[in-house]
Amino acid sequence: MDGMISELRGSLGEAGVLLDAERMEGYLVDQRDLVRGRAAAILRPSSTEQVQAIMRLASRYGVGIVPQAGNTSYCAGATPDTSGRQMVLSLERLNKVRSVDPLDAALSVDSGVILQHAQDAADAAGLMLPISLGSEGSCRIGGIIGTNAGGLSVLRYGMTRDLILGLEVVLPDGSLVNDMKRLRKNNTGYDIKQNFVGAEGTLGIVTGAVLKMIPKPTHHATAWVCLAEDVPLPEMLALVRRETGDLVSSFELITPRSLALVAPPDGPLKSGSGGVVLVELACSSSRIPVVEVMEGVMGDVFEAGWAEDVMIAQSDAQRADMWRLRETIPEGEKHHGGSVKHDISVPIGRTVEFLKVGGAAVAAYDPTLELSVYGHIGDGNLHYNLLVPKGDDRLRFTDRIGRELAPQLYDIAAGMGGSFSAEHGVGRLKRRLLQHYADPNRYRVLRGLKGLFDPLDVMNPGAMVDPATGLSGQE
Ligand code: 2HG
Ligand code: ZN
Repeated sequence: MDGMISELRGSLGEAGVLLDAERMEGYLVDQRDLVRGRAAAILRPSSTEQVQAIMRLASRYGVGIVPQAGNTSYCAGATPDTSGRQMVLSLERLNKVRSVDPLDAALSVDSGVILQHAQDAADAAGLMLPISLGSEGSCRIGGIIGTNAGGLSVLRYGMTRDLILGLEVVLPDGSLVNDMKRLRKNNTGYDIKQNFVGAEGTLGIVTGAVLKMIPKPTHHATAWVCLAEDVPLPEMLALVRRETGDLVSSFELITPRSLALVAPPDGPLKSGSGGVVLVELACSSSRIPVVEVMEGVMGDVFEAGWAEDVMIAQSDAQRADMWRLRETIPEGEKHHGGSVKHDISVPIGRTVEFLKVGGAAVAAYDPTLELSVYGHIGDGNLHYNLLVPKGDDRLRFTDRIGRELAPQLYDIAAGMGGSFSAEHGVGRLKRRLLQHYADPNRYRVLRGLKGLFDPLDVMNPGAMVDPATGLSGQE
């Protein structure tokens, strides 16, 4: 290990290799303080060539490398194990926007660029990078690609995978796959780059990406829909999409308990008996009267008996208030004392059924438990979270729910053709779940790919692939 560290110092310089405990601390724990690891060093390369040099050494010395971008994973995908033998490779110094090409609507960036900086670069060119996440001020492009992140506008623009035109990837042996093309069409055999999207750094290290942009939506209509009881939300979504000419960019559910975590009781934005749906239309043309379109379709929603009240934002400030409430729910949960998270997805048509069956399972397990349910119901993705009861120990509660209740919820989702991870990934916390729920042949191919790309198992060892030992499989 000492030999490798002195060689690394030679390649990266002093600033590129952190060894002292105080400076290493922030890289060794996941953002929710659920998992803490150790590392022999934190590596901070400032170029693709330096990443290549690191991987050549890692392969030669057999040292596991844990790529880390913004360290915002919900599943400890970027936290090293406790052996102290792995090294964290932080992408934070690979932080340049390489080019903005308006005619190709293509944005080329280093993988350590913070999402918000990439969004700003697109904005400055009159375009938009359509990835929108609560953590956009701190998460980095490499992590978004590694987890195939979703977020608030997947319904319209797709997951990260759908927005990748090109990638540059360093393989475990230090060689470089340069596929930084910005082509919309390129049918030339296997799409190798897509293997690295959602691979959580287990196959190689993404160092650069070309991302799709879209014409910047300059006109929005945002509706806060106070829901009646038992609204058939998939039908409502279908109606809103159809009647707006598919201008819907977000369709988010907020249940009353989640709203209460963040909304002041005397504030103007209230819940309906069935919670709230936040609907947004986005359009780049002033020729389409989005607010009128929204008013018309909300009339239909009222007529169907689905809304108790609807507020359409009358200003940017009102729109921001609505979004602030939605986006600060994770913080509200943290402030409450924490939550146990289930990032469930089911087919869109079965979301309401999941809410009913899941709710019954939770009530049967323990009627005093409080659910905080919200999220991207327009994508079939529910953040189905349990609030840590006052006075309970967060980690003990997380462990108990992970062992006793979460399997029931995941089974319900799986029975509906759903998934235990919609958009947060697998990481170190959900490895056993992947092995349990994946079709055996799918898992066999997944293991085969891991062996093919990373035969020495130096890429994020312990994340995603292989069963965990002693972990509850719980976010
Ligand atoms: C969101 O949609 C994030 O706000 C976080 O995916 C979800 O904290 C969560 O469960
Ligand atoms: Zn989410």
